[in-house]
Amino acid sequence: MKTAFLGAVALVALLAAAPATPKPGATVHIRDDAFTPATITVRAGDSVTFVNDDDDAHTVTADDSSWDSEGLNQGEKWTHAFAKAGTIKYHCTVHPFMHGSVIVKAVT
Ligand SMILES: [Cu+2]
Repeated sequence: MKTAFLGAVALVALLAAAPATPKPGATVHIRDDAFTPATITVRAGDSVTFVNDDDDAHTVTADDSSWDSEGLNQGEKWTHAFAKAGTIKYHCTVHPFMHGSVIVKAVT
């Protein structure tokens, strides 16, 4: 009985603590010549890690050229922090038909 009560207390404490756990950051996978998900929403200051799961080299390049991962081979990752709110569009310079967006929400 006492053990069950302590278990319930621990569960409540765990649930209460959950929202305060820092976010590990968002991840976008690159596979089959596409960014997945193509649109991702993060908070200002968050980082997004792009992982190349494809058997082809790709880049993650801002449409306004303000940042560029340069070539990512199979299995390589690249992380970028998005400081300012807004919608940032990017593409792959190797495959110009590959597009993605990061929607950065202001932290209120
Ligand atoms: Cu590509």
